[in-house]
Amino acid sequence: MKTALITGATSGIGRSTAIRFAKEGFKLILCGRRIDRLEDLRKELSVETSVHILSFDVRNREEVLQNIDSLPTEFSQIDILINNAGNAHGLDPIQSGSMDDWDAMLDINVKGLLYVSKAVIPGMIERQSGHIINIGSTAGKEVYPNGNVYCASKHAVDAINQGMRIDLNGKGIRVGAVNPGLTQTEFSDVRFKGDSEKAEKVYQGFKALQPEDIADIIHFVVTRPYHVNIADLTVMPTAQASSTIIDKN
Ligand code: NDP
Ligand code: 8X3
Repeated sequence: MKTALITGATSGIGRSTAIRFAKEGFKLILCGRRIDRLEDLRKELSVETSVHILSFDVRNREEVLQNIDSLPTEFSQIDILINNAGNAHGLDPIQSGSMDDWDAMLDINVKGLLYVSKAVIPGMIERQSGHIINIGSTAGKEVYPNGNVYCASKHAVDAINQGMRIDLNGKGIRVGAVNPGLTQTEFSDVRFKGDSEKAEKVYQGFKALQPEDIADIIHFVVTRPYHVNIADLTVMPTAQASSTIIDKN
């Protein structure tokens, strides 16, 4: 039975992936800051599989390393790492963007992903076995108005994904990115700081991707035979042609 560590499992894509993986019989290490949500999810999924929860902020490198280094033996061999935790904070022109928002996006989406990877990769190298899925975005492929720093953070994920694949080549570890377009989660609530009216508008007038759609793709990626590595996969709602071209009715 393979063990998967999923960051950002308390909501959206990470939560749906946890639910899907539990159904498919993966052992799970579920991470996030909101411990109440992690506990509820553990309760819900424990009927299907073994679940261990870790509550830490990916920005805190000591917490990240300490939590992952002290996993109980039955969870200590991580076969699959899903680097999913992340969000956009704000949607403002560069000249009026908030520096706190910039720090949050770069610290969480880029540095957090690096810290978690740093904690997990040595075990994978030792075992010459592992699979890392980095959740990028269409925002990592193109820049859209007012997306500036969020897009920069996801372009960084794209570069890190490529860099990891190069550096881990020959070590038995597969590395690939899944880059979703507009997906209906709590993402826009976070981006607009709880302004739910603004957040809902993002997904109005077309059928957005659902987090279960991405979970399905992640499951497909991790269940290919070992010689098949899906290196970079972009998925958009059918109504979306690019970050700014969306067929809304
Ligand atoms: P959600 O807001 O629903 O989920 C974000 C998850 O990230 C939560 O579980 C949250 O957990 C976790 N997280 C955020 N900050 C931190 C932190 N500092 N430390 C630890 N965990 C953190 O959004 P999505 O599910 O949509 O986002 C998941 C990933 O998908 C992100 O990387 C996002 O950039 C990417 N993505 C999303 C798209 C979309 O349209 N929704 C499209 C393309 C990519 P908690 O708050 O409990 O810590
Ligand atoms: C999330 C998709 O278009 O809001 O990464 O940047 S978008």
